[in-house]
Amino acid sequence: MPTYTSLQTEDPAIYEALVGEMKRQTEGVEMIASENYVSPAVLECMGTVFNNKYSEGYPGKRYYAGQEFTDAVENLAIERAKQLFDAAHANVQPHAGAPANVAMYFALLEPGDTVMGMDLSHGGHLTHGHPVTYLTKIFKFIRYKMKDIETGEIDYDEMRQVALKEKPKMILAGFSAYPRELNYAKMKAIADEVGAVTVADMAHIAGLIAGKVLRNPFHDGFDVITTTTHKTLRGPRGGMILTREAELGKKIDKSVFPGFQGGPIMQMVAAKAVAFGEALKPEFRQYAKQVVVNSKHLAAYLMVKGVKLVTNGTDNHLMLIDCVKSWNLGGNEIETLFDRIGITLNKNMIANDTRKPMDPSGVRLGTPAITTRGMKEKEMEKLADFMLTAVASRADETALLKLHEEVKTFCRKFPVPGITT
Ligand code: DSN
Repeated sequence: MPTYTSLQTEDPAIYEALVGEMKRQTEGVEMIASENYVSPAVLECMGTVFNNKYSEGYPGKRYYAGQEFTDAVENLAIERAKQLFDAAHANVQPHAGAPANVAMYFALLEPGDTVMGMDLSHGGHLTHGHPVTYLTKIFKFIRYKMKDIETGEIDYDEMRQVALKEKPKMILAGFSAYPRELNYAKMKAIADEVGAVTVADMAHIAGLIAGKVLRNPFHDGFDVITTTTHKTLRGPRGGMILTREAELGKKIDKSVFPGFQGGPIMQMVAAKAVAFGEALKPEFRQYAKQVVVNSKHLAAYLMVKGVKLVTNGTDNHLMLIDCVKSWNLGGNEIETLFDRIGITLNKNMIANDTRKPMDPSGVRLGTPAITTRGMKEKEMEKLADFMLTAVASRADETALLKLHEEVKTFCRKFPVPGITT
């Protein structure tokens, strides 16, 4: 466990901010669906002297000397990733999820090619073709949506019709705010009809796939998976690209380096190896299962209490509350209100939202981090009660202060890995 004594002496300002952040994480409830707590071993690995090494290239084929130990850790990360996801090839160097997606696009497409991805407001991600990204200057993005927002079912018939007309070169599955399981087999069948490559960006659900709780897109014939490593997978911040067949992996490698990135961040590659080793253990499978059990339980409990969830439930680790329909309040107001009592989640657009991104109709919340802390079904009900009490008492400052103290007391029973204060 790091002691931070050198940091305390050398840079008290940063040390103080770190202490504040450790306190915030310990005393608060982390319900941002994309966040998690890494193990002490992963945390230690991120602060090692692997930081000091330049390692452009790949194991056995580097541009600089002195790679015997960096090669060892990168090879371990690659082999463990392949085993976790039934992949033929793994590139563990992407610095994060967005760079992984950029490298993936350039590996598989030519400028001007068409990509079919999920609409952002229906759960997709910025890097799947939102107009604010530079990607839209290079590729053409077309969208698919839910057919029925009450169930969350994707409109696969419309997707097929549009694909037949527009002939996308890539069909992209994946999301950052969609609570349902996707039908990869249907998407693959459409892609095969139009000759498109299939890519799943499973950043949000990688840990649930590794833990065998959700379906692995490779098992339905998808060609490529991109992901972050720090969400449900519970590793260091970073990205990764996997391919089902080895041949495609060569294109991916060239695209990541030298195509797009420079030297890998080797302490993060080492920490990825540690996290993947943890994810291969039976305890991780149990963790992934509990993430979804907790999520479904929380969703069901909230709905019984009259809260309106987008798609009326969840199959994965996250859910979206329609705050306007539930309480006649905006997502921003709810985010701020819950933050005041120590529950952190994020405002989020919901399907067909008429409000703006900075003040949308919904909030997104999830169970990966609280499950890592050991919370189970009983605690999901407690957390829902805290949230509902906050809404009911929102005009009563004294009640909110009292509630915040109750949340802190509740949190102290569930230690955060890697924090000893
Ligand atoms: N920021 C991540 C999320 O919260 O889903 C995605 O990039």
